[in-house]
Amino acid sequence: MKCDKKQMLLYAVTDRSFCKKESLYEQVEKAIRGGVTCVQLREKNLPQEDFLEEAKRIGALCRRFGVPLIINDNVEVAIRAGADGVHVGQDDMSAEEVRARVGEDMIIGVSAHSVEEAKKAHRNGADYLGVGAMFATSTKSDTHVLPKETLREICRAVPIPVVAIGGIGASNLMELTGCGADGVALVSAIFGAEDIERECQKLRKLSEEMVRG
Ligand code: 3NM
Repeated sequence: MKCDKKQMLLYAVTDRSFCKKESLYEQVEKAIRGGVTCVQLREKNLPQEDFLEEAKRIGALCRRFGVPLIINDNVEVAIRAGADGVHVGQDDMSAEEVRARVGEDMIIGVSAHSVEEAKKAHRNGADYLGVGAMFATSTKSDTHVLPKETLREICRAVPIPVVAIGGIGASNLMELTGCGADGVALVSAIFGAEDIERECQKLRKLSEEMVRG
């Protein structure tokens, strides 16, 4: 399988609004050293060429550590940067359209909020799903908290890896135990942490425990 479940265990989604003294590159390096298994570069406001440059730099960093780099919602940047994958939401291109652009080798992730969306994304060629929001979050504005039962039903309905997202941190990660998710995707719990590397070590242990059930 192109998308290994183990790579979905602790999935860091970037947000440069958490960068203070450090660059995003430095923050991502700390997250990888702490044990994240996948990095998604999520840039909602960068001009295309800057996004591409950052994708190339962070892509080289990820390759050095053997961690896949996924690009949020920008197929062109994903292709030109030689990224491992691209992630799209329900309002972006469909997995089918993305597949036609990126070819068979690239990982395609799709956000899903219901069993119908999950099945459709799988049919259209998604390699993994992001499912949320599992808890209230202020990182993304247009989210609704899903019942845990929806996560459980989605995990049962599709054979591809499922990553839970939204409001997840060390204090509530274990509440996802038993839902069948293959991992967790986090923004603020990682990039808003005082000590990113140590927090990721802690989150890595918890996500391993959660997935084991
Ligand atoms: N997608 P935090 S929630 C990028 O529900 C994103 O699909 C979501 O940030 C969804 O870990 C979200 O800081 C933001 O809550 C997650």
